Parts: sequence; structure tokens; C-alpha cells
Amino acid sequence: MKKILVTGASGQIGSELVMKLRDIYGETNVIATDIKEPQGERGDSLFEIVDVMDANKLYETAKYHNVDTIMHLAAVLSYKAEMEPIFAWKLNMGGLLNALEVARELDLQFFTPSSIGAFGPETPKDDTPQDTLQRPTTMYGINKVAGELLCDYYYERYGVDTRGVRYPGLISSKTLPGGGTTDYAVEIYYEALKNKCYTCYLEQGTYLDMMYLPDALHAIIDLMEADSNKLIHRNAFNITAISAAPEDFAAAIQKHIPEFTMTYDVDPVRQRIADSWPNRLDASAAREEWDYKYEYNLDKMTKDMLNKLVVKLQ
Ligand code: AKB
Repeated sequence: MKKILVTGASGQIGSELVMKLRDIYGETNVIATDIKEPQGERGDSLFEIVDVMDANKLYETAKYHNVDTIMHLAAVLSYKAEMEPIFAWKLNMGGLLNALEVARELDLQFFTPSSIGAFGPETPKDDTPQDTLQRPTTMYGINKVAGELLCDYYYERYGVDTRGVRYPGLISSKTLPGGGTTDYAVEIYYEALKNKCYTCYLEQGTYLDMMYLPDALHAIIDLMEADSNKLIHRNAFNITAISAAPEDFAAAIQKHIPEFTMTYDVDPVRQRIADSWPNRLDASAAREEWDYKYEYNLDKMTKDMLNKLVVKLQ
């Protein structure tokens, strides 16, 4: 049985991942940590305030709970990183290094997400290969490429069992993202239900990889359970589910809310970031090495999102 410490556990991925991991591995086998309390969770006895910049606290917490795995999610997303690049470098790289050191010292299995942001404008945009040119032009992307390499280094040099995926934009019915370029793909559902209209900060025709959170969680669990001997890539696997532009989300929503309308008011910073990212990744390495699958396409996700948010917004 695994015993897992999750950093960034109150964030978009973390909030749902902790619940899913507790369902699978048992309530007492998942230690949630973050700098802020989880939203709406009552009496989580296995939540601890841990700042990933505090290497000692992270180490002591992992040691005290005798964990065998660390899932390191604490990070600043792409838009916020462009606004605060020095802070992003310190948190994204410093936090990762601290978490990797804990994994090395305590011999833990290790997961951290990379992102479509690890690619840059010169990367092939369609069916972006697993192994290709990575020259990102954003602080977040630079952090992600360096992070992928650092995780490979800890595997090669110290034998730490590091694993990761390149996440697309993630869409969750439970927790809002914050500071990302793909956040519009969550906001649009809330605004569709509340106001029947949405003003999008990305241009029409901006295709990006997207994924519904249940598929993103499956990917972490399946990758971490995969036979280590079959993994050639480790850090980090391309995964994909949906490749969509803002107007595709609008059309999918209009199937349920015909009066929904979308207008555009382009934010140059986020547009520049999005323009430097691929349209759709090729996930064949993930399929071949650990049988990566997804369940939700745009229509299936839209139906589920709207059903869940209607209840939530009541
Ligand atoms: C962001 O927009 O920054 C993230 C990502 C794609 O990594 N959602």
C-alpha cells in the first residue's frame, strides 16, 4: 500500500487528487500539504501547512508520516509566472529542488507535472512529438523544461523513481484554476450558467490541448502504478484528450444553452503565451509505455461540467 504526500494539495489538481488517492489507497495514507487550507473540506486531520520553499519542514513532514511517494504539485502557472517571473523561478524551481531532495534522502517515488508550456513557438504545433525541440519563451515554460531535465537527472544520477506528464489546460467542476493561460476554459462554463455570455481573452482560432480533470487524475495514478522497466521517457510524457479553440467551447455549450454568446477582448500577454504553445500533442509514447487512455471529449466533458456546476451554483 502506498503512503503519499501531496504538495499544492489545495490547488486545482491537488484538491481532487487527494480525494481520489484517499479512495484508492485509504484515508490515512494520503497527507495533504499546502500553504493554504483546502476549500470546503471539514476536519482534514491529515492536512498540514507546508511551504515547499521550506526544505526542512517538507523533509520533516515526509519523514514523520513515513511516506513512500511524493506528488509535487505546488507551482505558479503560466500567466502569473509572466507577471512575477522572479517569484515564479524561485517557487517553481526552488520548490521542485526541495521536493526532489526529500525524495532522494527518503528514497521516495516522485511525481511532478510538466505542461504543454514546456514547448515553444518553434516546436511543431500539430501532433507535437514526445521528443522534439523545446525552446519555450515564457518563464513558466523555462521552469517546466528545466524541471523535466532535473527530474531526469535525479533518476539517472541518484536512482529516484521520478515520473511526470505534460498536462494540457485542465478543466475541473470542483476547483478553480488560478493564474493560467487556459483558465478561460473553466470560466466559460461558470459564465454560461450565470450570465449566458462570456468575454474570452484569447482570440478565435487559438487551439490548445485541454483535458477534463478526471482524465488528468487517472493519468497520474496509472503512470505511478506503471511498471518502471517499461518506462523509457519518465519526464515527462505528452498526454492529450481535447484540442479546442474558444469557439469550440462556445459551440459545445450552445448545444445545452442555445442563447449563450461569446465575445472577444484579447489580452496580449495571455495570447502571446498561448500562441507559443502547441495545438495538439502526440501521446503515443504514453499509450505505448503505460497504456495512457482518456474518457472525456469536449461534448462529454461539457455535459458533465454543466450538470455539476448547475448544482454547485444553486
Ligand atoms: C496554464 O495555463 O498555465 C496551465 C498549463 C497549460 O500548464 N493550465
